[in-house]
Amino acid sequence: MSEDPALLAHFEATIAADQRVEPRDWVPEGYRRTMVRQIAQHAHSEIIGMQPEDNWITRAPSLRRKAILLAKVQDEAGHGLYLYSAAETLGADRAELTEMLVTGRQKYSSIFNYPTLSFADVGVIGWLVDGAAICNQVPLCRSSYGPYARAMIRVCKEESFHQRQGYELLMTMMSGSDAQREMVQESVNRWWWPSLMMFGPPDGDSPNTAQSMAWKIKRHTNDELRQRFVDMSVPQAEKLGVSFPDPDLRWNAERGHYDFGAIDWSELKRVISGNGPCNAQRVAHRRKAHEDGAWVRDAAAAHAAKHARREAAA
Ligand code: BYC
Repeated sequence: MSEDPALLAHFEATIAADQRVEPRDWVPEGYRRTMVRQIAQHAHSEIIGMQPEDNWITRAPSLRRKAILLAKVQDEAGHGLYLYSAAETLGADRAELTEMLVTGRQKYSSIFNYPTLSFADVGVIGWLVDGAAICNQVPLCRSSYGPYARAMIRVCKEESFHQRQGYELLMTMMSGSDAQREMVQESVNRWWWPSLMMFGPPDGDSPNTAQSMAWKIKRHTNDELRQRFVDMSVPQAEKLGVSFPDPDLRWNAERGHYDFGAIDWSELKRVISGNGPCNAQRVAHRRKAHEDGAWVRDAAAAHAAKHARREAAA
């Protein structure tokens, strides 16, 4: 179907004036597709992202740590729900999105395909993974699509708590025994590079950035946000007393930023294409949970249908 010039002009004027596009507004098909793709991937990331930390809930070292971790993992489920709802305002069907996830046709963040091998990983995920997520998501609070931007405001507030609990856990471990300090450093060594990959491919290899920037869906490029994250993290690591596994990481006074070493982009490609350490396990787990929940969805639908019938009869 060809685009109505008046509708297109209205859409372009909304973007140019930095106003929000709302569900009632007409949008070009490319914008709708891009938004559904990004929101769905984001929602899937929140839901799959529950798994690595869930691994430690039953083995948390104290009641306090267990309560914090439970609250965090439950928050991620909530984020997934806001985001699936935002995707529905663009005409996407949540059941179809879930189907795409469990059949490997839609992506989720590469970072959740790595295993959580020690309790220090809970702290490092909070500090680095949630830290990277905040860095990426704060600008998305100004994303041009209203329901997504508004969802991001609440998500970012909750992510800040996640980041803080992670950093506080690591501070506690770093003031503990040598074995605890070693555990933290070993965990940082495993998570540093995958955290940098969360920001996506380098700008030169990012097929979607230019258009998403023009539509003000994204406000910064992948490389800009990655640099911001590195600059933020180095002083935090110094305060914590850990190092990053990068011999090329150093302050560049001329640029006013930290330089860092080359990222192994073949690893990101491998993980995104389904061949990371835990991809099969993560998707299988999600598929089983979805199948196990079928009776709940059937019961809820039957209940809603019964009420609709009663209301119609009355
Ligand atoms: N992993 O052209 P590009 C959380 C894909 S969860 C996987 O740069 P774009 C948390 C990309 O989708 C928060 N795929 O794309 C939860 C594209 O694929 P397709 C997660 C990646 O969209 C639980 C292709 O590669 N955050 O915080 O302009 C516990 C080319 O890339 C990745 C979000 O979801 C990746 N790392 O930019 C703890 C943020 N990178 O569809 C914490 C929202 C790229 O074209 N998303 N791809 O085949 C975004 O901001 C953007 O979508 C991205 C990518 C920056 C990720």
